[in-house]
Amino acid sequence: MPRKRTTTTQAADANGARAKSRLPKGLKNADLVDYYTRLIQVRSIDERIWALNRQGKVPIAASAQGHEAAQLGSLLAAEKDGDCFLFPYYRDLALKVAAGLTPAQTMMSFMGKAGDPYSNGRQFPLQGADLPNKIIQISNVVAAGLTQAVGYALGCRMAGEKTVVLVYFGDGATSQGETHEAMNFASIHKLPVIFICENNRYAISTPKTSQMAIEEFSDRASSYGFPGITVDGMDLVSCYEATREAITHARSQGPVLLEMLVERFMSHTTDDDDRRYRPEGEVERARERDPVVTLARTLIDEKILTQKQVDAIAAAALKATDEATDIADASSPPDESGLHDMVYSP
Ligand SMILES: Cc1ncc(C[n+]2csc(CCOP(=O)(O)OP(=O)(O)O)c2C)c(N)n1
Ligand SMILES: [Mg+2]
Repeated sequence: MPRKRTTTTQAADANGARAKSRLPKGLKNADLVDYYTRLIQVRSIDERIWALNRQGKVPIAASAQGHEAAQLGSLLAAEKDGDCFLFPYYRDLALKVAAGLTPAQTMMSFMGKAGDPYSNGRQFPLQGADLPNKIIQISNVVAAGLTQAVGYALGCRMAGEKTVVLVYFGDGATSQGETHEAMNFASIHKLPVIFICENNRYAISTPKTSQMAIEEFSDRASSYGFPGITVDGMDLVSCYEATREAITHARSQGPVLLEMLVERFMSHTTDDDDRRYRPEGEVERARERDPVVTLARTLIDEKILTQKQVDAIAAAALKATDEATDIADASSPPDESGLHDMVYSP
């Protein structure tokens, strides 16, 4: 693996359309259809959660809209490998749903209902481990997951396992001390960790230029002694390919930093109003590269799907989101008799 590489969409032209299909190793048309279907489901749920917040039914949410290709492309590579463990962060709604959280469970979690599989509605949405899907706790504490992921990778090695750990974080986490500690320790011990930075150029309202004095965060990897790669995070296939290569490298040689350049389509959270700090038209321009639109276009252009099939996938996703919303809406909040359940008592 080269020490440094920037792949600006080997695959996408200025309009976001991918050039003639060149499916990377291990990827089949069926994978793309499967992941497109998951992508549409995720987007439908994400949009609904935002609407439910405005109706007063979801207290707070961080949207993954614009980050989905990065999250699903890397997940696809991890699933293909079969021996990866994931440490997402609070913006990884798409990753968690695509990995197996059902629409109803997702809605229960965001609406704080007793059916929330993580904490029965006691915690912030999505916070809690999802061990069957090889996903550990997400944290709202910026950069907290990095040192935990590195520790987990060390534990796996000590147990004689071949697990590769993928840890996700935003550009805002890059200036935290823990990021340095995690990368330094992982490199010294050549631990199988892939650091995935979903770089949307904003930490709430703080722009990337106030966070790092370099153009590409992946440049930092060389100072730790491992490869750093910047990829177009709006292109699912590019993200898949880069992660697949990184998994192979991590297992045999140690850490990799993948910087995925993404766009944040929504405000930081439902509590934020990004019109106060983002230039006018920025989000509209970013939406021209929406992975939902570009992947659909590719699938149709390549005759992998027809427009009719694309429409059917969207209709099925909307139906599943409607049903999940109704189920969660009709469910009860946590009962006070269970106040002390799941609480540690020495
Ligand atoms: C240690 C810490 N400091 C500050 C915060 C407040 N905070 C929450 S999200 C956030 C921005 C993080 O931005 P980034 O890492 O780029 O992720 P993004 O939300 O853009 O995906 C901040 C500063 C926090 N949660 N934890
Ligand atoms: Mg950010």
